[in-house]
Amino acid sequence: MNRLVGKRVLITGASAGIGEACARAFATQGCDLVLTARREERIRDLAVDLAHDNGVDVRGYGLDVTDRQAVASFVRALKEDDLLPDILVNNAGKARGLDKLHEGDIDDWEDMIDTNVKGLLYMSRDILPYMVARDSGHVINIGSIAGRWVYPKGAVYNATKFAVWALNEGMNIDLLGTKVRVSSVDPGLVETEFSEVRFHGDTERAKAVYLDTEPLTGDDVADAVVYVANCPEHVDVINLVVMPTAQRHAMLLHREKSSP
Ligand code: 8X3
Repeated sequence: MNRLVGKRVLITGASAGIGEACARAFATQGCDLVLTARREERIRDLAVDLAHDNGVDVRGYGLDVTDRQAVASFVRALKEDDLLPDILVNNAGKARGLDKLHEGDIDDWEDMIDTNVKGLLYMSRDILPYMVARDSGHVINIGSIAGRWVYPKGAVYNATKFAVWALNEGMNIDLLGTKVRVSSVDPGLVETEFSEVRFHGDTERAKAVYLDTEPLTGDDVADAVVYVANCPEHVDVINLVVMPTAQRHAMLLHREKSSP
């Protein structure tokens, strides 16, 4: 049963990867979309394509979720234009670097903490009061298995995703007694621009992450997000972990050629 037709979904970081896949999936379900990304031209082009292909209303905006004032004025404008979402997908996030903590680049840390933690907080803080006032709405946070298991050289990225885990739980606790739901979808290895961004554009190193194994695609994660969003209002999927069959733990990945 499709409970999503006509709902408006706001997705951050929607110009590529999991965010773009979610945009495509929700458009296919008949949802209207508000898409944001730092890459303004790309998000506007995607909005035009999705609106054309699916007959839904799609708006694309350039927005950096780490800019607190920009997020606040963006949400104010949504309110004025009657474009507040029924569903918020806090997707914007990234890993930067893979280093031992005592050798890490502090600029990488700032980037991850600002985007993965503060960006999610800014957007949630500004959108949630409207959901609470309507006593309806759904926040879906894109977490990670990196928020369940710490792995070598990942400590700061892990810490940001553990924070997402905690914020997801905290929002649920604070919203007890309302009909506003909060869920996290926590993927394992997904082949997107993620590794290229983590390795600062080193495409060879990024490709090696996915070598001889079968990672998730953005579409696999989007399927899970749509499932979570489509549950009846009395059902709140608090956390949904989605892993490739070839991966059973952050530290256990089967590669066809190199694994026993
Ligand atoms: C992405 C999952 O294990 O590559 O968040 O960090 S992992």
